[in-house]
Amino acid sequence: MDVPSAAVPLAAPVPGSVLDPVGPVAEQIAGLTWFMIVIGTLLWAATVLFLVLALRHRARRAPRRNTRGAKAFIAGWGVVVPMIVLPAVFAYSLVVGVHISRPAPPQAVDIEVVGYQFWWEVRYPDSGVVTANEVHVPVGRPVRLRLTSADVIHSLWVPPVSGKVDLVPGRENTMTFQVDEPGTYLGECAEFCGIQHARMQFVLVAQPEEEFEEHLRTLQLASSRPDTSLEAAGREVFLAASCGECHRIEDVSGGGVAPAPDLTHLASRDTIAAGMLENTRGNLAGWILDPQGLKPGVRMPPNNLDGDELQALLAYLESLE
Ligand code: HEC
Ligand SMILES: [Cu+2]
Repeated sequence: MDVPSAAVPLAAPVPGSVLDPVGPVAEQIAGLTWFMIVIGTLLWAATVLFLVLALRHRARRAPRRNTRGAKAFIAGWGVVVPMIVLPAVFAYSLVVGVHISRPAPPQAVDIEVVGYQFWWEVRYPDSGVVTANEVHVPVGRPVRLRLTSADVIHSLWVPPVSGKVDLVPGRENTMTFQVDEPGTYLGECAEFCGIQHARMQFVLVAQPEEEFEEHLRTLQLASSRPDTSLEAAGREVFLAASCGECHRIEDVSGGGVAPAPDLTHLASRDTIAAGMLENTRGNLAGWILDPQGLKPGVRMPPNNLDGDELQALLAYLESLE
């Protein structure tokens, strides 16, 4: 078995760019970004040009000519140009702001996301499915994420899809967007939230409507009942090792003391530990034995299991589709 060491690269895909939008909200933001980049570059280039001209002029010790022209130039460049450029940028950003914060239309898919140190809970209220760190959305349909936090302030950002929206305890913020290109996009926590803030990734999978429905149906129908005696032994290990005090598995444990990712559909996820590790047997084993070694400061204690217990537990966890 391949147990990972501490210096593991993230398993989730690389983050996309704001300048490479895949939906209407992100297109608006990309348009504004380009506008500011172009305006800023032109102004900067012109200013540098004037500076160079001024220095050359002084180097030549050219006699001072008419200072009226110089004063008019300073007033124009220092007052009139900013008075045009700044309101233009302000107006454009207001227009974009209004555009991207419009309420979601009624046919939008509603999904709830709760931020925790250092992972995301994902709930699909219509189907009752609860999972973690991975959200599936249908392509070409508006999506509304209802965002809140269970502890500190987090912020969700999937650059090619939408701007950042904060997850604030005791408050619900919404993020509305649409993804027009199927694909897997990486999101991040964009608000420093503690020691493992940088390893709080979020995977967004945009897929055709039928595949999305199929995915949810599969999760809904999946059962946590063990099929083999090894899996049944694994379920006992899960209960004996107190995993159920934090983790919920449907029909097995309710979670409780400290909330942790719902494991009912663990095997359906591509990554574990908020995008940090690929969901493989070796990584699961390494994680369960020593989560602190992999993600120091994480809110899960290490576990002391012997080989047989670990094998049974892994067999059970891997059956949780
Ligand atoms: C004190 C609470 C607590 C206990 C007890 C606990 N865990 Fe966890 N576990 C967590 C938290 C919190 C996370 C999320 C860590 C993160 O990504 O930041 C987690 C993550 C995981 C994950 C990765 C899930 C995912 O989708 O990312 C697995 C698998 C897991 N735990 C298995 C177990 C097993 C098996 C046991 C018992 C041997 C156990 N845990 C005991 C708190 C706990
Ligand atoms: Cu965070």
